[in-house]
Amino acid sequence: MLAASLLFGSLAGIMFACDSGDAVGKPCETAEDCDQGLICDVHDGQGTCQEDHGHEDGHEDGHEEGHEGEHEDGEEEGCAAETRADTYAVGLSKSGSFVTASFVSADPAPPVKGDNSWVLSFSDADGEPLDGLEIVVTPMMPDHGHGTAIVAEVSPTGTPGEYDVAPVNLHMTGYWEIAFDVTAADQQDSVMFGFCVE
Ligand SMILES: [Cu+2]
Repeated sequence: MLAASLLFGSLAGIMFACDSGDAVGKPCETAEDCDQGLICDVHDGQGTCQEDHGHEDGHEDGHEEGHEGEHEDGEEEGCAAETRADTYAVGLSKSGSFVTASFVSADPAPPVKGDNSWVLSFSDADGEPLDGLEIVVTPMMPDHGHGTAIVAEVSPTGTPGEYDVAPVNLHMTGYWEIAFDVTAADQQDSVMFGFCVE
């Protein structure tokens, strides 16, 4: 009885969800590669399936009030009005329960839409550099509910506690949260940076 209703619930959930959510973020070249109702959103040669919510070009801002200037103004106002974002600087740092991550460099700086190459330094609560970390980087656009299909490689630079992180693929204009999930020996921690890119 219980198993049957759980099964039915799962199937019903899948049936309702399958037309959009699961396919968002899939790499694509044209909309034909995506499920129905999704567009292929291509930036810097890399396409991912996305819901056509119009955030790329400011249409939403323009159509209600008028028709002039919506393309140029929409995006700048977007980041200027973004209160969640960190302001990039060398030394910008975030601390979790035991790890502190801080920016050594970003290329380009500040971060931009597209591929970014970062160097971050990880240290413990005493400021001692942490080598041998397993670091998983996950960029997400919380407002759009998607990330990126491109995985950032993390590799030690050779300087104690420093890691190269690239490419950090922020493929859309808007606010991104980039999570660093860190595993050290038997401990886990997570820190997050937020950047609005244009
Ligand atoms: Cu988006």
